[in-house]
Amino acid sequence: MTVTLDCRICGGTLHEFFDFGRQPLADAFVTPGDASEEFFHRLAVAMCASCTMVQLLEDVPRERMFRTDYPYLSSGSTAMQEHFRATARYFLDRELRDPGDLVVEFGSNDGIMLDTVARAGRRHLGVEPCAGVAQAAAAKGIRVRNAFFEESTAADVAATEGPAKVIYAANTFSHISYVDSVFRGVDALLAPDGVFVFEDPYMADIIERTSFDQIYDEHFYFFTVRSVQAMAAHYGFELVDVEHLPVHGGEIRYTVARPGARTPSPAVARYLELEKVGRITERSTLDRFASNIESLRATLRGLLERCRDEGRSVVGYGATAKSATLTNYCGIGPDLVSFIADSTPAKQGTLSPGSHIPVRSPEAFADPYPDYALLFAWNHAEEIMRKESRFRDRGGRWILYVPEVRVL
Ligand code: DWN
Ligand code: SAH
Ligand code: ZN
Repeated sequence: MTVTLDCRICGGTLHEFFDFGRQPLADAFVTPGDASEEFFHRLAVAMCASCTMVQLLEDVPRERMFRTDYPYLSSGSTAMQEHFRATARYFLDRELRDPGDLVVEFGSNDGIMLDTVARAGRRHLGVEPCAGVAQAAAAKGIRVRNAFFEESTAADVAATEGPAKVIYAANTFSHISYVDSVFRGVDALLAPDGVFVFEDPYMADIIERTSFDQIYDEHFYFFTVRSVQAMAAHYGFELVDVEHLPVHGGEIRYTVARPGARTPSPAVARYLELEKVGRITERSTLDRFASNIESLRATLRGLLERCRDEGRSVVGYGATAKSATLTNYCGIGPDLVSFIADSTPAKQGTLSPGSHIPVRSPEAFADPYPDYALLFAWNHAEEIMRKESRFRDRGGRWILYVPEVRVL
C-alpha cells in the first residue's frame, strides 16, 4: 500500500482536510459466514497547495478493488442508459465522422456506452479490467480487452488497431492514481486531431451538496476545472471544453486535446471564473465542508436513532459504493437499517462492506413495506421513487441526505 505525502501529479504539498478513519473497500460485499478478514484502509482526503488537485492520501492496490467479481453493473439504471446512449450519439455525430474512425473506452464496464456504437456498426474497443462485467459487454457483441488501461495497454492497442479518434472514460479516470501512465498511453493512442473525453464527479458539487459519500477507495481524485487544466498541461495536453452534467449528483465532462489542435471553448474560462468566485479551492471552503460532514452525521444518526426508539422500521435502498462511506463513518449498522434493497444480483445475499447490513432483492422491500426508506442511491432518486411509487402510496416515507437530511 502506498501512502502519498506529496501530490501524485505535481509533487506539491498536500493539505489533508478530512479523515474518515478506517474504511472497507466500497464494493467488497461480504459473503455471510466467510471467515476471511475484510480489508480496511485509511480514507483521508487532501488538496495540493500547488495544483489544487484533491486526492486520497492512501492508494489501495488496483487489483484489490477491480477484481473479476466487481459487482457494479452500469446498466442497472435506465437514466444512465439514456445518458450513455446520448453520449454515444454525440461521438458518432461530432467526432467519428469517417467510417473508419475508432473510439476506445476505458472502464467500459458492461458496455453501457459502447453498445450504441457497436449497434451502429462502428469501430470501437472497450478496455475493462474486471472480467465479469467485461464478459457481460462481450456477450452483447461489444469488443473488449480485459486489461487495465495504462501506457503499455494503450501502446498495444495503438499497434494493433491504429490511432483512436476518441478516447473516453466515464467515472473511471478519477479512479486511477497512476495518471502519468494513462497520459502517456493517451499520447501513444490518440490521433493528432483526436480527443480524450472523461467525466467524473465534480468537487464543487460535492462541497455544495455535502455529498461526502462520493469519497471512497475507488474515487482517488476529485476534479475541478482548475485542477484538470493544470493536470492536462502538466502531461502535455490542453483542456479545450467542459460540460456540467446532472448525473451522479453533478459531474463535469472534460475534453482534452493535443495543444493547439482545438480552439478552447468559452466554457473553460467561464468555469474557471465560477470556481474562483465560489472559492472552491480555498482552505476555508474545505474547512466548512468538513464541518458540514460532521453535522450531517449527527443529524442523520439522530433521525435514525429516533426511528429505532419509536419502533419504526427503516430499510436502505441501493447498496451503493457511496453507502459504504456513509454507513461506516456514521456508524449505521443493522440496528438502525435492517436491510438494503438492491437490484444487482451479485450484491443480493451479501452484507454491506464494514457495516454488515444484509442486502436483499427489491421484492423484499415490499414484503412488507417499511415505515421509512433511506435512499442510499440518492443520485437515482427520480427513477427509484417512480418505480417504487406504491411505497409512498402506502404511507411510507423516503429519507434523503443529499443535499441535506430530509424526510419526504
Ligand atoms: O463511480 C462509480 C459509479 C459510477 O458506480 C463506481 N466507483 C462504483 C459505482 O458507484 P455506486 O455504487 O455509488 O453507483 P450507483 O449508480 O449510485 O449505484 C446504484 C445502486 O443502486 C446499484 O447497486 C444498483 C441499485 N439500484 C437499484 O437497486 N434499483 C439502482 C437503481 C437505479 C434501481 O432502480
Ligand atoms: N464507465 C462506467 C463504469 C464506472 S465504474 C460507468 O460510468 O458507469 C469504474 C470502472 O472502471 C470499473 O468497471 C472498473 O473496472 C474500471 N477501471 C478501473 N481502473 C481501470 C483502468 N486502469 N483501466 C480501465 N478500466 C478501469
Ligand atoms: Zn499538485
